Amino acid sequence: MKQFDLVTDEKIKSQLNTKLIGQEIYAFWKIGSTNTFARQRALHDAPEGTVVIAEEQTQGRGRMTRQWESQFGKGLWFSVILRPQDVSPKAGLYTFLAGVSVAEAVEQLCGLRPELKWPNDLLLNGKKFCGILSEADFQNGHIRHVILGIGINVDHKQEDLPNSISESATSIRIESNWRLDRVKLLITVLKRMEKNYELIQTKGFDPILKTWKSYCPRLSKQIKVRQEHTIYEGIFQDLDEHGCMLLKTNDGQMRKIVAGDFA
Ligand code: BT5
Repeated sequence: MKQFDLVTDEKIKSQLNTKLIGQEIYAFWKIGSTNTFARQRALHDAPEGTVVIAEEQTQGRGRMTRQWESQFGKGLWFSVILRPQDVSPKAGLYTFLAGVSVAEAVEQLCGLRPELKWPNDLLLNGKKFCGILSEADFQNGHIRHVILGIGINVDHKQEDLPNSISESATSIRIESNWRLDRVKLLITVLKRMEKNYELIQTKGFDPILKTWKSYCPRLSKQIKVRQEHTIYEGIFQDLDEHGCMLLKTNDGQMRKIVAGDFA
């Protein structure tokens, strides 16, 4: 990869005019997982807003020990440390902050409107181009820190996608036919995140959840959700105040889905 294509901390810092997010940046060529490194830094009192980014992850993680494919130079693989003054049950809501910030940034820069898929995916034309892994530590019933891990497929051509995901995944380049500058996208996501984080601090999560729902065409539609070994079918009615899915199942019951996947 040519030097000018790399995402370096100098490039990020020279374009980022945020007050909180990205004041401290760790940029790597290669790392196991940016979330793992960010958590270690967070436990050692790294300041709120610290960003950890890598050109390649050798042990990129999804939820439930799944793997996240993170090839060199093809995407944005990064984590942000937040330290919200909030109670533990609210931790899961920060996934929605990340999802909305990425959706807004992609729409602003590419004119493509991504679909947000509960709880942590972003899709373009029905295929996944971004996944979010939010992990938190707690202290006395409060959040100590949240690590927002974000993986965005930016520059993959169809043939760059590993076989395991070539049917289900896509990238911004595949969908827009355009090579989006990764630094520009990162900066836009981080700026949106700062703005949305301020909004949460002043107005709570309602405005973010409202925006999230506006990017979710499956809301109010018939869906299937897999939770462990059970598949539930019904109407995706709403999100509750903790970001859980409220599913009105076909037998008329309202079921709260805490974690799961669309079948
Ligand atoms: C996620 O998990 O979607 C969360 C992914 C978070 C990745 C970021 S990158 C920076 C930070 N550091 C980390 O180590 N992780 C975070 P989940 O919903 O469990 O989805 C995982 C599934 O997505 C896999 O089992 C594959 O099917 C699929 N997948 C893997 N890599 C992909 C990719 N690059 N693009 C699209 N789909 C992928």
